[in-house]
Amino acid sequence: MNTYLAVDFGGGSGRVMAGSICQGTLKLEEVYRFPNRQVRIGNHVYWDFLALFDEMKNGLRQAVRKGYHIRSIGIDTWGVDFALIDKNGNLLGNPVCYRDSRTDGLPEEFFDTLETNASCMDAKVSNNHPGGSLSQHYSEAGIQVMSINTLFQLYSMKKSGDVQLEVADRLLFMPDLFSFFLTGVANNEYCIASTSELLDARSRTWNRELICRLGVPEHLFGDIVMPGTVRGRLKPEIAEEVGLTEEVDVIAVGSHDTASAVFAIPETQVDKSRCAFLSSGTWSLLGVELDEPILTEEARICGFTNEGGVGGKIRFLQNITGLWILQRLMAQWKERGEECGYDVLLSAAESADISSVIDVDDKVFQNPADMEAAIAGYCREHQLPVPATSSEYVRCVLQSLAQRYKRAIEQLNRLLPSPVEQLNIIGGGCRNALLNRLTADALGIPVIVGPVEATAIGNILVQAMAKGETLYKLKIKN
Ligand code: LRH
Repeated sequence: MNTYLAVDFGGGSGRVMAGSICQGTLKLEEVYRFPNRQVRIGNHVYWDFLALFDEMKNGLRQAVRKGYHIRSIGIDTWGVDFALIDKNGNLLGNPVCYRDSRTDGLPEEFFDTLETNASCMDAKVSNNHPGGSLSQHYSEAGIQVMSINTLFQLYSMKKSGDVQLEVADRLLFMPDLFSFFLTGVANNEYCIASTSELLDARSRTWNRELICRLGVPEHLFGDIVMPGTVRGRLKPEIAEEVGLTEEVDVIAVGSHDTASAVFAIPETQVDKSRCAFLSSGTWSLLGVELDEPILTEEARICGFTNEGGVGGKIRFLQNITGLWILQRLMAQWKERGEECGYDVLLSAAESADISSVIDVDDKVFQNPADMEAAIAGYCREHQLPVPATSSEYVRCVLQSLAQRYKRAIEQLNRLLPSPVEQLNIIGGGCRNALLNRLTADALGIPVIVGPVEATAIGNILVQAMAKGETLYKLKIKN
């Protein structure tokens, strides 16, 4: 039986999933799971890339031990983060986590300098863009300006005179980085590259003028490969380490986790153009899939982003702070020894009586030392009742998310030719039945749920397609 391995890295954990296709059915198994944490050392918060790479190999080893006949491997991760390598292929530093404060306030500063310093784009900064360089920029990049984006991480490195930039040969986003150390081939996959804010959304290639303006070397940005392309072959020494005897390709999948997840959405009765998705996890990514980006001022002001998808599609969506706030609250309660299980908390939150709705995207919730205090402080500042119990905190967060989704759908409806008629919630967060119900109540349209394992399924489907499998009417079993 042909097996495809999806290595899916999330902010809190990574896992290796095996997908085997047999008689028109895709069977999924979680082979190995490992933790992923942010490590604070010195002035920054990093990902522990070395440990993650090692854990990935443990997962591969485990898959071999289980006797799977592995045809290929595909890697997906969260967006925007990267590392630099030198011309000998050496890692120059651990990737800094997007929640690090090094980019605080930098978007504003970056666009101010764009207004005043026109050396690279002078011909293009025109009066046709009443919003100035910000709207000009959006009309090219089509990405919601967020301080976490690669553009501003690089700007911060440039500003602080980070020596890595002087010796770096290539910039590799997280999935590119894992694939590079598996194969020795350095390239940039399109979907993950689109989260950087450094691509031109229409041409789907690097925005060279923007890179020039940023003042980082152009050679950092390599060949863009599309999902479904073979990145390279697993290095013999790694194959040997994990016990693989057959030759295995590493395939570029929709290597941004959201890209893989959205690719796994099954067709329904409702026309795709009227069916929105909500990829629910640490982040909530809510939007629709389009053939071409929407780059208008209204889309920019509403905070929509045009991310690259599998098959050259565009995910027109909003990046909403998702279950992160709840995850942090639960971690905090656990540290204090007050943990009660997720299900117990959710059922207590069903009947909790609190009306407060917070703005989940407010900066104060991005990475506070104390999430409970951040919510209480927000409520006090906005004259809202402060939650008094853990179930009230949970209820407050979930109803705030539902209200935020409602706003996103209303904004989508203003920008799309026809209104959204159905919402499909996918990913781990769709297990949260209370949130699904609050969302359905707030939206007033049918909400369908699943697949939970959308990211791994999308990852595996792209590998299977690249290997020539027929996926027509494929059934999914997990
Ligand atoms: C979700 C996600 C999201 C954001 C963030 C950094 O995993 O990819 O799209 O960009 O991580």
